[in-house]
Amino acid sequence: PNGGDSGTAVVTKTRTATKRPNMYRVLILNDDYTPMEFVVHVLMRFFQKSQEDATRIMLHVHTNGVGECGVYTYEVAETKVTQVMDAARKHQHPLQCVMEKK
Ligand code: NFA
Repeated sequence: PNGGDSGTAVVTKTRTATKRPNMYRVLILNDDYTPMEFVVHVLMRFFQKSQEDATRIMLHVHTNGVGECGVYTYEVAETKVTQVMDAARKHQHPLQCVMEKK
């Protein structure tokens, strides 16, 4: 009755653009010389942290040696690292900021 079609069908779904971008952690590293208040300032200015969160992150880095400022796509993370390193150099602080793939 229906030309031998046994009732199957192929349904093709076009994949929509939902691929997740690679994400990168931006980290700051402890050192013995950068003033605590400068680190707090950097975290507020470039990572939009509140005074309270910035202080918590700074103290975590001071105690543990390293800490996370945020997680961003590649170009945003790269920009944050550059902003921190430029500010540190300008003020002659040895503060180091790096990014790592999650
Ligand atoms: N360890 C620095 C000090 O005692 C403070 C600091 C914290 C530096 C976090 C770098 C990162 N002045």
